[in-house]
Amino acid sequence: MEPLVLDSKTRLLVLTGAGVSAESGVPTFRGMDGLWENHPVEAVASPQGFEANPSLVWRFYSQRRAGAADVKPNPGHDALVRWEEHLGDRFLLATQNVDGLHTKAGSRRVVDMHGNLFRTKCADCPREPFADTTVHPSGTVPRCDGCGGRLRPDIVWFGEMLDPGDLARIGEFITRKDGTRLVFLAAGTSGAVWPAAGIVDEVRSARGDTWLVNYESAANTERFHHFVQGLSGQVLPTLAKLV
Ligand code: BJW
Ligand code: ZN
Repeated sequence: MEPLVLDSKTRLLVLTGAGVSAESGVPTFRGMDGLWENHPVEAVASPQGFEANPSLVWRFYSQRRAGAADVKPNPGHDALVRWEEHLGDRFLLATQNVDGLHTKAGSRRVVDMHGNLFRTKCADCPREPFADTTVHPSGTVPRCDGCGGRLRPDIVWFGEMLDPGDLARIGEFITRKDGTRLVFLAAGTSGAVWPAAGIVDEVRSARGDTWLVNYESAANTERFHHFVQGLSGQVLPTLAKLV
């Protein structure tokens, strides 16, 4: 297999999905058959779902917070930390994962595209999102100290806009004109959720080289120049040649 060469002329954008955390014991989305306790994921991960049943939504996220609290990064996360140490500002990690494991592993140049499981914001006022590890397993809906409104997890739900600043950071990295060669690697993601699934095409428009590391074929596999099938915790540690 041809290696992924990371030299002084390369800038690397990495996109990760739930598969990268799977070997740490965090369940993937499509792995749950798109269901949680028989509720479609859209019913517990959308603004409409929160309006209809905020208590159910807090039970779901309480279970997720409890499940992700003690998990540890795996060799896939660690490989990305080494690549970033080698490349510095020529590295950017865009993650769809909300579990915080990349930061726990030591990654620093991270864009949390879909938010963070351990942050909470107010559904009713513009106060800043804040760090929060509390759980509400019986479905009590916590209230905002500021306005008395309902608090909600700081997660990008279906039908919600991603942070424009986050998207701009990714876009600027893709179109950066500094004479370096753009490489994109997606790992552990089904390629089914947008706009993340379209990054490969933005990179191709900028003439970048594109790699996919995934356990199964993804919805957009054919858009990539290279597909390495396998577990990210096994493939990533040996994939790159640091020059
Ligand atoms: C391994 C492995 C191992 C396992 N090693 N691999 C264009 C077309 C169609 C629809 C849309 C569109 N643009 C927008 C939409 C609507 C929607 C969308 O994409 N829908 C699709 C389902 C069709 N997108 C949005 O709503 C986004 N907002 C937006 O675009 O706003 C503007 C707008 C709105 C409406 C219309 C048009 C424009 C927001 C998306 C936010 C997604 N949020 C979620 C839920 C968060 C809940 C939470 O975390 O609590 O984020 S969805 C869920 O999926 C979660 C994930 O981050 C995301 C991606 O999943 P991921 O990471 O790919 O995981 P899996 O489980 O799907 O796949 C794991 C893969 O790993 C598998 O392939 C395994 O094989 C593999 N694997 N073990 C390597 N060890
Ligand atoms: Zn408030």
